[in-house]
Amino acid sequence: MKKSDIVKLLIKDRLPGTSGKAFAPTNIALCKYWGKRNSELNLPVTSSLSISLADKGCSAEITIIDQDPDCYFLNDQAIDMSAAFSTRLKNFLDLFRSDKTHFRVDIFANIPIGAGLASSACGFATIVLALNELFAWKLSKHELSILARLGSGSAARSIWHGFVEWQSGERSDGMDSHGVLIQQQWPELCVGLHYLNKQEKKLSSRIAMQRTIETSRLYSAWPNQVQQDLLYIKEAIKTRDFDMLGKTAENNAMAMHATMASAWPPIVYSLEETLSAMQKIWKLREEGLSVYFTQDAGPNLKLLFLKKDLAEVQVHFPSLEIIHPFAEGHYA
Ligand code: 2P0
Repeated sequence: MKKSDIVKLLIKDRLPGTSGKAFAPTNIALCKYWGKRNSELNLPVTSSLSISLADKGCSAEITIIDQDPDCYFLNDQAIDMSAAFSTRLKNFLDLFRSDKTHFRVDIFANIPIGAGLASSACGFATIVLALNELFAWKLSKHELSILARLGSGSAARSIWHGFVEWQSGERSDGMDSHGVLIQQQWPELCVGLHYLNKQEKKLSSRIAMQRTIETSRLYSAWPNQVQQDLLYIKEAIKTRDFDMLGKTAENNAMAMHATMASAWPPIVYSLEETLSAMQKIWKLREEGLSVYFTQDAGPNLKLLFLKKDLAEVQVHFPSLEIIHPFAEGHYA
């Protein structure tokens, strides 16, 4: 099955306007997506669960233009149409246009691009939401999540604020593989972005996860760990057990990185500064502070802690960017 078949299944009506505008939050997985069972449709081996980062993310405005070819802008700068990102975006937009349609796409991102802050997640999610406005598809959030997934797997989760589970599904067409909002909120929960390097990573997650599946002998243990971690994290959210949430999320990230370190050639996203920051967090925990971290496909850490500990966490990490995922207006 091809991406275009899924688009035909979902989009029945289109009523082109002239432009569509949307915002999608970036999301950080507490239980990670690492590995695909179908690379064409971005169908994952396992389910995953994330927290969206409130107003951190991407907005996009898509306008139909008369000129050929498309033109794309990121934060008001024209993107070179021969850049890898332009090709990826053009191929994605091809799924939704008739031969004569061309687009101007303006993306605004308030997170670093390609540095493990899920820029492709919020990027493709906002593109799909803006197209839904432009063409008045009136699709449900689950359907929009399926379309976003076709652009980038983790984009399936960026359709919502709050906690989102991307259910792996079982079908070969992936119509049951989409995000599902977890209704519980947790206003006390804070995420701290600890930037160690904002540069674009050299090895994309897409290639890294494929190499991990193909060469890591630890990968066979990964799906079982995810299955258990998802249960613990959902239970922790339900009972507001912060230590269970933090411990499970941190261990899940460490296991993902250990699995990719055992790929060949090895994949290591951490820098020396990443390891020093981890050691600092472990020491703070020994001293009684409830702070945990997670790490994605990049060297930066995302700290997890509760509002009551914010001041103390800031003493130890003064440059931390603080996110309140459940601040007023940033859920559902
Ligand atoms: C996640 N990551 O769950 C995991 C953890 C990175 C580390 O999803 O190939 O950009 O577009 O489906 O979604 C990053 O991978 O990969 C990712 P594609 P994606 O957030």
